[in-house]
Amino acid sequence: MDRILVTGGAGFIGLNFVHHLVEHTEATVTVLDKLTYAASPEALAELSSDRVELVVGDVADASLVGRLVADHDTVVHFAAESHNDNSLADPSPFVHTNLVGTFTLLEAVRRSGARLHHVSTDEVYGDLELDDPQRFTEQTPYNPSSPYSSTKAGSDLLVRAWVRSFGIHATISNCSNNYGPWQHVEKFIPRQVTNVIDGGRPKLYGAGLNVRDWIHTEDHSSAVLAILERGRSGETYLIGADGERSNLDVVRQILRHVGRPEDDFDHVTDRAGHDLRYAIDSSKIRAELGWEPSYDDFEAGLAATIDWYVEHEAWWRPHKAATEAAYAAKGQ
Ligand code: NAD
Ligand code: TDX
Repeated sequence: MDRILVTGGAGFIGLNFVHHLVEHTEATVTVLDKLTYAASPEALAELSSDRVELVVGDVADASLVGRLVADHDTVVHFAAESHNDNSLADPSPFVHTNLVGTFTLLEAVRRSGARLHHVSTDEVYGDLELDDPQRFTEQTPYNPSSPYSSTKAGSDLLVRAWVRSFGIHATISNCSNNYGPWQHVEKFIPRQVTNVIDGGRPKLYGAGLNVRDWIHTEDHSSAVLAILERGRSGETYLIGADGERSNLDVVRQILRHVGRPEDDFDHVTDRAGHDLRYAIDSSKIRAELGWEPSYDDFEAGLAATIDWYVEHEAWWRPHKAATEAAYAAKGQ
């Protein structure tokens, strides 16, 4: 693991992972990123150019990807279209990046023999009832709901097929909802936090009873590194930090943190096909790889994240008005 290629390494989770690699390993890192609306290359600029290089390009560009993969021993694949609401408005880039992009990478890995880690989501498993005592495990059948989650599910299945049919050296992780610094203002927590900073009201889809299982992005990074270092080839690992909260609870906590009344939010049009609840049983990665999350207090992690958005207004401000206008046009 001397030369690592990180696709999507200028996005929220990818860039936090690149920072984690620089801090915790000796590896040199190449980021391949198309720099879509979701990218923050400025977050990589502060890292030494001796350690991190950014190549701007498409993960579905076979000749570029072939050249890059041939020059690295390890590939970590974050690049994706990641927002469910966008996938409902226009699924096309989701099929291109999540499916064709993953296929392109797999073919390059098959030729070069590099080791691949594929980053995926718990949404491939569909959703759970609020009172279901079961959580998702590595054995849960796939049942995705949205264009986003179905393209991620398809990408996972491609990886599994390339492992079995062609013997590539690959692992997969399915993680729950991430929060932390550098997440785009289209996503739930940054949207509500920046609404509140602007003196506006949080916007809850429907009744707000949907549950997400929150994990700090730093813990996602340490879990992916543990899989790279100690994971067994061909295996899938679920990553989660026992962080189940309803959207309503999260919004109330944000309002409490800034000293506003807990009912100072709006209910807006619900998401079509909105998954009710995600919940991860992460026993396998904990028992097999000895991984543990370090952010075990969601309230404290959320408070630190709110403070981060207060301090980094210059980064998110240029994206805020257009993001809100797009939501407003949909009654959200
Ligand atoms: P993001 O949208 O913030 O970043 C995605 C990055 O991929 C961006 O930098 C973008 O420019 C890049 N990209 C998009 N299309 C590309 C293409 N065709 N070629 C090259 N680069 C391209 O997403 P994120 O939230 O950081 O998610 C990263 C990965 O983690 C995704 O695979 C996602 O499915 C997965 N994941 C996300 C979460 C979450 O809570 N956000 C949870 C579990 C898994
Ligand atoms: O304004 C909002 N109001 C609201 O109530 C927004 C933007 C969202 N929501 C709800 C929808 C979800 O129940 O909040 C919850 C979280 O929404 P998102 O941030 O859009 O995340 P989600 O759809 O759960 O998907 C996220 O986690 C899994 C990531 O975007 C995916 O990339 C990841 O795979």
